[in-house]
Amino acid sequence: MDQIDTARQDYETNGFAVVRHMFTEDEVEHLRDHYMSLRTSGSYPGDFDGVDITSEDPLKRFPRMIHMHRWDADSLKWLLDARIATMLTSLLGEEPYAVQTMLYFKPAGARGQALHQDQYYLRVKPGTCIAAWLALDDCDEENGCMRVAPGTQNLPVLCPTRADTSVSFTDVTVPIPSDLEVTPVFMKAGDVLFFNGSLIHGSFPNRSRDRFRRSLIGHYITGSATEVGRFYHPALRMDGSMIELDASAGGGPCGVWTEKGGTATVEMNTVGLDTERHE
Ligand SMILES: O=C(O)CCC(=O)C(=O)O
Repeated sequence: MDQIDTARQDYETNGFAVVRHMFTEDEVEHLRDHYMSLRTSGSYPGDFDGVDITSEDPLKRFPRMIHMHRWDADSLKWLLDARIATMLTSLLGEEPYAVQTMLYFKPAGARGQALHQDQYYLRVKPGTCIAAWLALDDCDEENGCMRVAPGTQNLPVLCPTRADTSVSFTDVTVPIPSDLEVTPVFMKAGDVLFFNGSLIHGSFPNRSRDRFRRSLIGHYITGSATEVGRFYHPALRMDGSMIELDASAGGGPCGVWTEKGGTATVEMNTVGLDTERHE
């Protein structure tokens, strides 16, 4: 089986796939240098909480960047990269639209991101979203690698609860049954993790003394989608042209865990989701 077939099989079974060595060492080095130089030289649209180089909080010194592809040519080029387009088309069975870039610096001591589903934020209809998460550093448990719950890709969007903000920079999370497996994803710089928008995932803090855990993330949606949350407009075809989609409304029903015959299952709660949020 070739790399694409293996990834498709992993994605279908587990809701995620890791493609090794997708970007070369030179490419990764260029991207790392590029974003470090951007981050240390100013503020950008998407720095919602600003940058404070004197802060004790590593995430205030190195906040994540959002939607860089709207003003940075290198980010746009990466978002629309032909290797990613080919892989996404194979995983989704249709061409994707690109809607978001993010750069997480996650320096030593930085908090992680509590378990969540990206569909909670993107609200793609019909269909779902998919992430391409490129490791710019080797990632392991020490520096807060990604963690995923295999097989959760077919769950509906779950009703969120409050996250522990001493270990997560986001304030919402999804509850999980005690026996649900959440596994670390060990990656080398240049590997890409593709994951389904309903897959439960997140990360713990970076507990290392001096290692960054930088990652460049692209969010995409299925090409048959007609709606996505307003924050993600405009969507782009993989040739860079814009496509007009409707803005999906916030709110609506969400799933809650219940136990039936000793097995945890999800039932829909009509009380619904809270307000419109973005990742
Ligand atoms: O990089 C992380 O720690 C979390 C990223 C994430 O959850 C996402 O891209 O949806």
